Amino acid sequence: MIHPEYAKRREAQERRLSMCNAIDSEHTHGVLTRYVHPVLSAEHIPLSWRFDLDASSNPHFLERLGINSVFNPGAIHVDGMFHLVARVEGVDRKSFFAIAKSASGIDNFRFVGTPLTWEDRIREETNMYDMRLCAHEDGYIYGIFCSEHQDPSAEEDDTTSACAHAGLVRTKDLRAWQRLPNIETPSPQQRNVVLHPEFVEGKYAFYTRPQTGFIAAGSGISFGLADDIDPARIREERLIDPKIYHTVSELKNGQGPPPLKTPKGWIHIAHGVRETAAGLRYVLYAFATDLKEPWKVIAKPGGYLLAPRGKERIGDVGNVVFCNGALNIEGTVYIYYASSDTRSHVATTSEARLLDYVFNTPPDALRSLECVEQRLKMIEHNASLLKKAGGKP
Ligand code: M1P
Repeated sequence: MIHPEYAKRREAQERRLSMCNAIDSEHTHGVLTRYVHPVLSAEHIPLSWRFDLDASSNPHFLERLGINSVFNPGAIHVDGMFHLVARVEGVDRKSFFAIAKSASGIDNFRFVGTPLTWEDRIREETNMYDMRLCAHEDGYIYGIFCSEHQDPSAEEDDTTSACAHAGLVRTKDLRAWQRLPNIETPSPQQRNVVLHPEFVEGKYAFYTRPQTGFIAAGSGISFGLADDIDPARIREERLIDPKIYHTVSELKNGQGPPPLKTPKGWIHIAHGVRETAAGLRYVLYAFATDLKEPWKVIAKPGGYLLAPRGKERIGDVGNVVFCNGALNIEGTVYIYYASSDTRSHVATTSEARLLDYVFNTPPDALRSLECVEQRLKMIEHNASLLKKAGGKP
């Protein structure tokens, strides 16, 4: 018999998840529209994934397999629906992937089916997270994620050293998933590996983030080609967007979702990390690369596009925003991001607005006095405009 508590809980959950997501009107920098509620959180996980509903084996209606957080979703638009493949973290700290769908892309997401699974080809893999979805021109939808295991060379009492590699799966229908070998690169470790949606020079193209160790990030976002996808072997990684002293990505950075194609170039959303006295701060920034040579950065505004604010600052890993899913649906851009490794949000804009931001925002001048020069130029121009209009500066 189904536990009588279930119906009450289900109804309450459905009421919460059916709420419309209002625009957060406090946020006014003009580039992005933010929303009041997260699009996904632990609350969205179906009760049947958490509770044994059987009154005889679970008389107290206890949560048997709890969920801690739902974050860092990959995104894809299929059959007119927005699909997020979220990183779902159980209370046991293991992450897995699950698909949530919505018609609007900004609210009413519901998890569908069951958590994703595929052939267990990589036995040493302990944890997996942060899937970037890419509808590639070869006809498959690929998912690249971080595949993590304990460092086999760690000392006996060292239970934290780990190795990160780029795991790879593919599907045609988001139901049957095929696991492919992990992507090989010249670097010992990798996180934030992303597939480019088109062939480049007839090859599969990837954005990588070489790492010398599990925590230590390499020099920045890199680009590499592979002749094949099964297996994918990247022989060379060329640095395209380095980390730079005293910028938002001084400590490390990483490509977010696959870049969005626009008439003026590929638009990349990435995360930049810097150290503060209160710990690491993760923000999102954007840049554009050449349509034919996507390893060439052609525009890069200074500073961040989106930083954690308000409640977003609080969570399991505070002061973090992270994005690995974005979509351009007929000129409306949906940027899915997670806050503080806890829940997932959306911010929207238009392609035109995003292009204006990326191509017309001044680059980081890298020194205070030169940054002031940029600002003075704008202030002086505004002053003359205001003077002409008879207003006060
Ligand atoms: O905790 C913040 C993020 O840290 C890692 O990203 P990166 O390797 O770029 O530092 C990832 O574990 C990511 O999942 C997490 O959100």
